[in-house]
Amino acid sequence: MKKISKVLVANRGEIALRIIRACKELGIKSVAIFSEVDIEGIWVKKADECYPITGDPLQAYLNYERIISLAIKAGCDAIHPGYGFLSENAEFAEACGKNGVIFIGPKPEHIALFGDKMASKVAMKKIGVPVLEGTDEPILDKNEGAKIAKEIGFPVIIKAAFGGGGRGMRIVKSAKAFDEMFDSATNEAKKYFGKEEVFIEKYVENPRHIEIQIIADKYGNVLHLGERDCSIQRRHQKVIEIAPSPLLKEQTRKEICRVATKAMFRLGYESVGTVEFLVDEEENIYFIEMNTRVQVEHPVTEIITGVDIIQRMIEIAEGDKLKFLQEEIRFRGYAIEFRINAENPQNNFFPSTGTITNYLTPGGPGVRLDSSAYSGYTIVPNYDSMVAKLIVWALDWEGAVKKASRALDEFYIDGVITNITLHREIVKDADFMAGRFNTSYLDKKMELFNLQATRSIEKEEEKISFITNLINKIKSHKLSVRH
Ligand code: MV4
Repeated sequence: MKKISKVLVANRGEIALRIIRACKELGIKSVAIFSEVDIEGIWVKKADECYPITGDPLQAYLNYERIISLAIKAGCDAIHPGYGFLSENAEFAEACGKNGVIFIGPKPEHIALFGDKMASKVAMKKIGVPVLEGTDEPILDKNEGAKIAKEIGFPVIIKAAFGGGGRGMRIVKSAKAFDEMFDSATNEAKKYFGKEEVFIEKYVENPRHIEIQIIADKYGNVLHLGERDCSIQRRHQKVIEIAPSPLLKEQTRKEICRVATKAMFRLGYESVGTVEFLVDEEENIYFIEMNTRVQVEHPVTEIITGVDIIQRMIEIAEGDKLKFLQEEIRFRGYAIEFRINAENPQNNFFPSTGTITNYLTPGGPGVRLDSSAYSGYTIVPNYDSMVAKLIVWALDWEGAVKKASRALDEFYIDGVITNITLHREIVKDADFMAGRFNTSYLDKKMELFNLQATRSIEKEEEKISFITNLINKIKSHKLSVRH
């Protein structure tokens, strides 16, 4: 296998910087690309070389012919896609190989397989992975769908076979709602993915969302790096991710890691990937989907295992064997990641853009900040709103929550509105501290937090009016005395 000496980072923001840092420590040259609105990006400044991709800012990180030809021109041996953009595009992975550029990621056939959520289930069921009762073929029409839904028993969930991020997904609680939900799911799937195929499965009420980090080399060494609890989500966007899950029973943990690792071994999986499960209230586990990319939340796993996932990914891509055995992996302490987004929780999480006028970051023992923001940076509206990931670590869960609270209280980003205030509420919440949460946690808590936020604003307003009255009294008293 060719040694990798130069990598084009086909991404932007904090993950681009993360990959550049990994390359630097491996003695590998890094090449950044940037769109017309990303010229001031910190990853552009930190890479060894940087090249503009002119034209539509959104296409800049999606136009894989341009990216591959740029990689060749710049003398890169490999391309790292990061997450999002081209990271799960099988044609891109294929095209890299055809052009003699190493794609740092899984085999194209696995990217393609797991891009189809229904075919994934069929493949995983075949190798003995527990999946939810549901359909193995796309639903042809709503009459057939309604019949199958009745056989499965409501509630069911309709899912887009080529979906993601919750789009093309509808929960159906009764037969009379089926037709309308079927139509809206297929229309949304068609609109966002160009493919309207949907499938149905039994809906699990209030599950926990548990995912297993897999790492595998090209020689059949397939290991897991433990689980992450990603239940705290809002509209299918993860908000907080935790490793390990604070409440999962040890027996369930062992089972879910064993099942995921064995399945990936049986499939001949290579590189990193994340096997996603739902865990119901009886701690039954069900495979739902597999992500064939490094994920936003990989740092919590890195911190509790000490494994640098990005560096190992690069070494795997150049044909190195993994240098550690499963039994050598140690899981120590708890890590919590807070996604810091430039958005306004008081205004339905509407994105907030603008220039950061003051960027005061937390630090100290057990605090990591993966961020592309800095004082003076202008947050652009063209991409997602995440500007930083605050990750904290402590030996025990309570310590991690306390550290999170201390770090969040130190964190100030002025000039834009962020969700730091929401995170500060969550880490003070008794249910969160007790590890009592599942995928419905945040929706349920939002009203409470909003109420508290409104109350605290009202309290502020009361204080202001009290002080104003006091000042006016003093003024009128002075006036009367003077006369
Ligand atoms: C489910 C589910 C319950 N039952 N499937 C799949 C994609 C992922 N982003 C969310 N997924 C879910 N699939 C069955 N059969 C619950 C989720 C789920 C979820 C669903 C609706 C709203 C928010 C959610 C958050 C996490 C998981």
